[in-house]
Amino acid sequence: MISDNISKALNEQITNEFNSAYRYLAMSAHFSSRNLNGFAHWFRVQYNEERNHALRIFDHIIDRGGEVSLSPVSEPPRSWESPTAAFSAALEEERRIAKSIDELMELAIGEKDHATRILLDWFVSEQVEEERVTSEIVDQLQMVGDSTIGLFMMDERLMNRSPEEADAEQE
Ligand code: OFO
Repeated sequence: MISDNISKALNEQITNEFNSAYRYLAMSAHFSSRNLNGFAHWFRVQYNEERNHALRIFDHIIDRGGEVSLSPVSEPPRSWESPTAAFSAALEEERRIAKSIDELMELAIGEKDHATRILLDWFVSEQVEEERVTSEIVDQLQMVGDSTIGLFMMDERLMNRSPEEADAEQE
């Protein structure tokens, strides 16, 4: 059985994950409307990942006999002034989520909730990976600067992100 404290914190994390998902979906729409389809695709896959993160926590609460209580998500921005600005915002988002996962982990350790701690182990590693990948793209976009050719090359590269990545993580 899950404690009320942990259940409340996990429910908040579900909202955080859906907020990230919604933000990335907005970024996908933004890039689609500018025909930067590789960028749009990358954020669509990222949207799916975040949705799956939320569902992973959702399932954990249910499996432990807790109560899922969904909150509203916030309205995301509709546009970003450049690809670098969008990816920098994504990096900021990932750092914020990493911090909330760390806080959750401290709570689970404090309450000796080992099942939640094991669930969160996965999220801690996932955040390391997400921050690494996002920060790498920010750096590359900064190197590309105002080069249109560089931007199209990035767009092509981001199109290669596998849509299956997110699904595989749910297994
Ligand atoms: Fe859910 O990992 Fe990104 O935010």
